[in-house]
Amino acid sequence: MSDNRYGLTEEQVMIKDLARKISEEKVKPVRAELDEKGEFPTEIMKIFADADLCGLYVPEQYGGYGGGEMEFCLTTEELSRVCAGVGVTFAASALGAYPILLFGSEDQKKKYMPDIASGKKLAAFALTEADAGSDATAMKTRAVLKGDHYVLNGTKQWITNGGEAETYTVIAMTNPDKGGRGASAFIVEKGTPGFSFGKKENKLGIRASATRELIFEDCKIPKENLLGREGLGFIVAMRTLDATRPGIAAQALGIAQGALDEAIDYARKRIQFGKPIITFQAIQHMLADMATQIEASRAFVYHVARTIDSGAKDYSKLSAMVKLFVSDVAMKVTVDAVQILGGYGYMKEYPVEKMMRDAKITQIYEGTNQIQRNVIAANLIKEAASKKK
Ligand code: COS
Repeated sequence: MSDNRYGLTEEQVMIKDLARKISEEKVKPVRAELDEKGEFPTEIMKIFADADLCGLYVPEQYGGYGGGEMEFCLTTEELSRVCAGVGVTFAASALGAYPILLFGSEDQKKKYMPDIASGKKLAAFALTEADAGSDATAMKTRAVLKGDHYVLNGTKQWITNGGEAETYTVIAMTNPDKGGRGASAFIVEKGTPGFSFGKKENKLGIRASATRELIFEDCKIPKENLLGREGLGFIVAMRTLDATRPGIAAQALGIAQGALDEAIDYARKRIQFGKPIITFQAIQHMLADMATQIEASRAFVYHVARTIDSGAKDYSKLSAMVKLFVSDVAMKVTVDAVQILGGYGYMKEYPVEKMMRDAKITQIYEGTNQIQRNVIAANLIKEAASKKK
């Protein structure tokens, strides 16, 4: 049983334990190989699906378990504790699904969510382009309405689960003159003529996950696949990221915990100057700092997840804060774990160098940590202005 000092329900502890058991038994033995080869974890995703872990955050009427942000974060944390490449593959399907859950019509939810919730199909989210990263409204992908369908043209870049997912949420410009207010969100199915995939990226970390370009060339999609209404695409993207950035924090939390576990284990066994190195204060203080930062991170992730699940309307600031804070903790903790393992930490025989490589992306994707600060500051200014009135 997990240590339950966190006020989790009995069911949440069971979910966390199940995710941990699968991670330890099925992911740990293959993580180094998946990382080395950059191999997509197809078999592991099937195991998660069979264990009913894929639809924890999905309401029961759409084939899910009926949990929320907390269940999603607990699972992502445990998978990432062992392998963040697997963790993000799992979490990116929720990133692709959230636009449908948050903005989809009843028909769209009934059509697409049950297969995503059961894990039969993976989802993916496509906003980023070569020249539209932090500056998301600079996207060039166009969607033009022609009769009863939209025609998509453009290229999306660095899409997690690209090529592997069956269901894609794609943000494209329907009215480029209007900037952000001219974007719209669409559901695009794999196999639609005119929709193909570019090269698979060769990455520093999270190498088990698939990252590819999506290419749209006169790709015709039914007009019923528009999410919400025209012009809502940017809001769909931002509200989705508000819901999923705590998942990046949970991923970072898992990576940091995994690195601390390895560092403690190593420090207890490694003998130098005739003693285990854990008996030296230099090592003890590093471990104490790592553990303290992780404990604060866990409290923060669970607090934000509970806030969202309690029905809070605007959690943009909190989501940005937790993603910013915990990803920085993961980077620091993994660098320190490599330091504690010394030369061994730098070698691929030990998992901490992989954890350090995996941690880096959590400071970058779903909005860089510089963008998170922009979001936080914009909210502070808005709050101050509304208090003054
Ligand atoms: N919820 C609802 N609406 C939001 C919102 C949110 N969380 N954040 C922004 N908006 C709205 C704004 O209110 C504004 O609406 P109006 O045009 O009606 O005034 C509109 O979206 C544009 O917002 P803003 O003016 O802040 O946009 P900027 O061009 O300055 O860009 C963004 C700032 C939001 C694009 C930037 O902070 C951002 O998040 N970039 C990162 C994108 C990202 O995370 N990419 C990763 C892709 S997934 S791996």
